[in-house]
Amino acid sequence: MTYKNYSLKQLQAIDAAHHLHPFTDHKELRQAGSRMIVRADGSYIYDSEGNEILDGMAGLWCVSVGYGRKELAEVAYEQMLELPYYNSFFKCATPTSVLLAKKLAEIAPENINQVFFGSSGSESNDTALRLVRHFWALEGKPNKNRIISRKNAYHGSTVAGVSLGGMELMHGQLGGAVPNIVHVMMPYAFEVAEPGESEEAFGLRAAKSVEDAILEAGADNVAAFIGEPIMGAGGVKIPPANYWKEIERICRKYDVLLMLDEVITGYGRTGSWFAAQTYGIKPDTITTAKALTSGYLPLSALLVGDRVAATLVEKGGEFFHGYTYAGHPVACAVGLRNIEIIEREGLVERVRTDTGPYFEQQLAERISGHPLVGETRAIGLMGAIEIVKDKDTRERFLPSGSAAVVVRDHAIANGMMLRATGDTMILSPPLIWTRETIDIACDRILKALDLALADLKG
Ligand code: PXG
Repeated sequence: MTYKNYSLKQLQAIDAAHHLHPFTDHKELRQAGSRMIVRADGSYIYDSEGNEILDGMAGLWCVSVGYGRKELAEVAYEQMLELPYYNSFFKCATPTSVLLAKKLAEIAPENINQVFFGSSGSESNDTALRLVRHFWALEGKPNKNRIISRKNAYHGSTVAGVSLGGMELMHGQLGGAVPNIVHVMMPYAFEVAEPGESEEAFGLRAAKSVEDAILEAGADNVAAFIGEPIMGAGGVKIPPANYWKEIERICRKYDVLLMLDEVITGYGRTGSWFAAQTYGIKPDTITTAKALTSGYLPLSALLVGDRVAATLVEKGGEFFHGYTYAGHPVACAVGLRNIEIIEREGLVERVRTDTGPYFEQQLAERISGHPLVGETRAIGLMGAIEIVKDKDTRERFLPSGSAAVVVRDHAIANGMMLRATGDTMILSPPLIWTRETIDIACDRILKALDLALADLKG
């Protein structure tokens, strides 16, 4: 590879001169210099200085089958030679996109049988937003177009993604959101539950905020509710067990569509193909991306339920929406093979019955007792560690978010990649992790917590 002719310092200088990074304070980055990740294998990434780092984030919630899968490179290579690109417009299709759509219909909840492809989670959320509003217009209810979302939700970085999302800092830079989207409370018991409030009572209260928003607007004006089954970028916020069933009940009662954003939870992360199945609900749309190809190529898929699809097909005429790369044949070939690998290796089952429960148990037994930790929680291979100054009162370190960054930096320096979001450390490892990998991760996280404790309390 040609980059090998460059030193780290040279690459950092070029990066600083020409490269604008996502979600980055550029002045700060340019002073520090980027870490160059140069290769990866299995569950480990390697930087240009030869440091080996256990990847607790699967890249960015996506590399589910791990790094270095030769067969994914081979199917991409073969597909590129045969047909590197063709579009799905103008009555055309490519075989890999057709076959992937069929496969997704097979593994999705049974009321879902249609797929609209894109290249990113943000794009597919744009599609979802447009589709549900178009659906109600076709049903003769053009005013039924309000979308209810949640505070601190992450639905992507395009204008529609930010508008659907509930991140205040992102809204602050938007200069005008897509109209008629409102945000209700998040089901985050650690911070939002009242003292003494049971998990069940809190779950019902959080769901009721959706019902209140529907009643406030009038059900005839509400198109849909959208939510991540488990809020990911917002801090792996696992809702109470009764929350999603109650949300589904409320949506059905008022004939409001239920949209799930499973960009993070899709393709096995919670121990089912989709978190909709983990929670036993039947959404009208499911946004997916990331682990669909394990991040080897950009690809997203909006899974569309039968009710919405029937109206679109029967009453719709032309839907004026679509992307150049929708159903990209190479990305779809990789997606197909990626799902085949997940099936062949039984990864969804393994997360559900073995590694998922072990992960939750190890976080609880080994990490939650640490003086800096207010709570650990996990579902499948998705976990969170709350950093607090005082375990009993849950008081945080100030300024907000500063302590988690100290833990994260020690973790990375000690060979453990994980993310800090606010005061929460988050983990979303490749689904190939074994019990042994979980043990190594806990060792390294504990070491980072001890070093951070010395810094923060010293
Ligand atoms: N929905 C959800 C639930 C996501 O997590 C998107 C949509 C957007 O996907 P694209 O492919 O457009 O990025 C995401 C993406 C983080 C982080 O800091 C998370 C995401 C993206 C970037 C950073 O955890 N999730």
